[in-house]
Amino acid sequence: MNIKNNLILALDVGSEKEAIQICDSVKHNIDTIKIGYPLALAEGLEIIQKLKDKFDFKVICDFKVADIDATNEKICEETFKAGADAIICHGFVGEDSVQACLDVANKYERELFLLTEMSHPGAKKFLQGAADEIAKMGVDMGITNYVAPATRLDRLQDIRNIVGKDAFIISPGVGKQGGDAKKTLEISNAIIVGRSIYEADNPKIACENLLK
Ligand code: OMP
Repeated sequence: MNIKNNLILALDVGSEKEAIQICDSVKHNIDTIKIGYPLALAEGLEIIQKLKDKFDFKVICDFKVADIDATNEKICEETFKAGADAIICHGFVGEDSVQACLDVANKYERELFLLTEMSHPGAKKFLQGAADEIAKMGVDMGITNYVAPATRLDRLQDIRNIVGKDAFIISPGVGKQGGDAKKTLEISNAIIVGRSIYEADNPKIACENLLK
C-alpha cells in the first residue's frame, strides 16, 4: 500500500461531524485513514464510503478480526462490501481464522494486515510470547502486511527480522503511547497516529510536527 508521508490517521472519534472536521484539516498531509470500532459503531459502516468519496482517502478498517473462520469470513465480507481498502485481523486465533480473512481480501482484491504484537503494556502478558510465532505463521501463509508496535523498538525489529525487508509493516503507538515517529520509521513502513493528531488544537500542524 502506498501511504502519503508514511502516516496513517487513526480516526477514533465518535461522530461523522468530528471525523469530517479532522479529515478536512489533514487532507493535504494524509491520504490513508484507519477506521475502528469507535467511529464504525457510532456512525455505521457507511462512514467508510462517505469519507472515501469526500476526501479520496484509502481506508484501513481496524476491526481486529479474531473469531472462528466462518465468522471472520462474514466480518471481512461486510467490511470490504462497505468499501474498505484493507482490514486488520488478529493472528493469535490461528491459521484457519486468518486464512478466512485472507481469502476474502483476495476475492475483493483488497489487503489484509496481520496484527502480531500489540503496542500497549498489557500485550506483554500474553501476546508478546506468541508474537514471533504469529509473524512466522504470516510469512508461511504468504501475508505481506503486518501491524507491529512503535512502543517497543526491539520487538518491532524482531518482527521485521521475521517478516523480512520486503514486508509492509505499519506501527501504532507513536505519540500518546510514547513511541517516536522517526525511530519507528527506521524499521516500519508507516506509523499509525490517533490522539496526537485528532486531539490537537490544530491537527494539520500536529501532522507536520510528526513528520519533521
Ligand atoms: P493513538 O494511541 O491515539 O495514537 O492510537 C493508536 C491507534 O492504533 C488506535 O486506533 C489503536 O486502536 C490502534 N492500535 C494500537 O494502538 N495498538 C496496537 O497494537 C494495534 C492497533 C491497531 O491495530 O491499529
